[in-house]
Amino acid sequence: MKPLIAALKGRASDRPPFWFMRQAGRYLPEYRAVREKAGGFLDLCYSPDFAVEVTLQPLRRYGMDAAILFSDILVIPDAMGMQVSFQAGEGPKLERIARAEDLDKLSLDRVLEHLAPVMETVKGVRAGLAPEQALIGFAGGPFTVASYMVEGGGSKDYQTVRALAWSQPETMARLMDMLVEATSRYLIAQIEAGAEAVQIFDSWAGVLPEPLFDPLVVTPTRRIVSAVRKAAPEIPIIGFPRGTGWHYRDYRSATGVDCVALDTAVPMEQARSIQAGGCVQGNLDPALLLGDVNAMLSEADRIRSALKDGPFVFNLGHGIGQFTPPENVAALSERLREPAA
Ligand code: 1CP
Repeated sequence: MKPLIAALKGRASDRPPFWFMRQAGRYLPEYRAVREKAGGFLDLCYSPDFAVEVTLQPLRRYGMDAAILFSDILVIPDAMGMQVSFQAGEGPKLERIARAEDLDKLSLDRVLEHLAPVMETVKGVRAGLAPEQALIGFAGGPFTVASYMVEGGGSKDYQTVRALAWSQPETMARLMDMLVEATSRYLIAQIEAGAEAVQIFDSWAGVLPEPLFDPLVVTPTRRIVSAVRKAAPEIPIIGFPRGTGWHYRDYRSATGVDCVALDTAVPMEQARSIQAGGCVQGNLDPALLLGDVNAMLSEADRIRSALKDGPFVFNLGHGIGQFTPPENVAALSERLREPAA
């Protein structure tokens, strides 16, 4: 079994597999070159040749144990018929969902047809991997994707989406239902095309107050996990409920994910207790990749040594920053290719 898959399924190793969230992207000059050729960001996501190339770029440099499909969480609203655009330097902009009638603009009918090029990317990446390397597919968590649809883009405080969830619970519930369905179909299609594990990125789950956490994070995630399991029982699922603190404790048992991805703030004591229930992934601070290499390496060693006795996938606690020097990623990868001390 490939090292990543073995770890996700619960096997400990003296050389834990590693990959980095957002390992493909703007910090790499070769990514910026392809991005320029492709035109817009979504054009890059929907051009299999370019998308395969940028997915494999970091593996060529650093030899990670896994590739993560190059796409974005916002291809789902795009495939449901919403306008989505990425303006240079400004982040994503979306048509907004503000009331029940706005949901009528969304459709599930053409989701897989629209996302067919992504499946071509999956096939192309699988063909380009070394035998021990695995391909991870992904989608956004329904709440995180909904936050972009309701806020009309990224947000600093997520007040608009929380206001909608409190004041129009039925509208929010219908939006979540549609996202659960679209996301389940999308992940199953990625697996059918060759993804060997999948990750659900719920990057903004941490902004929710207690009464909203279950309906907007736990239940929708559990429904996606059940649908994917039913179609593909052997495929491990990683959940990333970023920033959710106390809720990390029960996330695995409540949602059914195989592996829990830990954000930067999760202490090693809590990480070990979550690891008693199965694989954990994380959680080096991506800010360490911006500066002193020795500080970065000693923190990586601390995390590896704290989690060495159980199933573990080394990763960052959030995505690689745009201004990360590629040579720091090289130094970290070199350390992680050696067995833990
Ligand atoms: O101009 C560019 O080239 C766009 C930059 C970029 C890239 C490289 C965006 C726009 N998306 C991506 C790729 C991407 N996004 C990947 C695949 C690459 C890899 O991991 O190697 C993945 C897994 C994502 C996931 C994603 N997109 C998340 C979840 C992970 C996280 O970082 O929390 C989120 C929240 C997004 C939204 C998004 N996509 C892009 C931007 C600028 C944003 C907004 C982020 C924000 O609101 O702050």
